[in-house]
Amino acid sequence: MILGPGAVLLRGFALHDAESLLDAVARIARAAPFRFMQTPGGFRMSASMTNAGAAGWVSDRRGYRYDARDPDSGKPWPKLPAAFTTLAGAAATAARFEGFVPDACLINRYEPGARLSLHQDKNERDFSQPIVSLSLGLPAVFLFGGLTRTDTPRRVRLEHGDVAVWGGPSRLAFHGIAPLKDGEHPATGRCRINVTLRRAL
Ligand code: MD6
Ligand code: FE
Repeated sequence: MILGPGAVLLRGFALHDAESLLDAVARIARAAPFRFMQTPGGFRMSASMTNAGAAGWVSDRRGYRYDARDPDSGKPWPKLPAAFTTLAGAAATAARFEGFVPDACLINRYEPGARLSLHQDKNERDFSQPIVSLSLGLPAVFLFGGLTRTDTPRRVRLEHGDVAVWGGPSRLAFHGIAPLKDGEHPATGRCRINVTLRRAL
């Protein structure tokens, strides 16, 4: 399904690997637990987050940035699992972005009511690289807008096993997640997990 120029939703692309991908998320979370980060404005984000890879996305009163270390432990983020790198490359290729090798993996955990307000992903160095985003567990409504904040976003349902690939003219499109509806998913229980793979450095 085409979301926009350079943005596609590959429905069910990761469905068969979902169990092992969730195992990899659980392993990462044991080494670097999910935590609620602070926005630069001082609010607590409603989705909790952790990272894997050479660069982890962090937010605090000083701003948004990538950091090689987990600020909670002072240790490097866990290694990017090979299963994530492989999935990211395959999904990017399916979306006609060849040779994508991520170095950053942000993992978001949404419980009922959690949301992500409209934003652009612009802390990465090279906007010619796409982003690959995997949804697991409870479904969510993805808000996909345009290049300015005031463009009315489209609403697209993201389900367990769906993979979105996002680049080219859509790389800096505004997007977000509507408040998560309550429910129970056999793979995750009462939450949604999003794994976003990027080339940050
Ligand atoms: C989420 N995703 O799906 C949040 N960003 O929970 C994102 O913010 C996102 O899905 C850039 C590209 C794809 C995404
Ligand atoms: Fe984003």
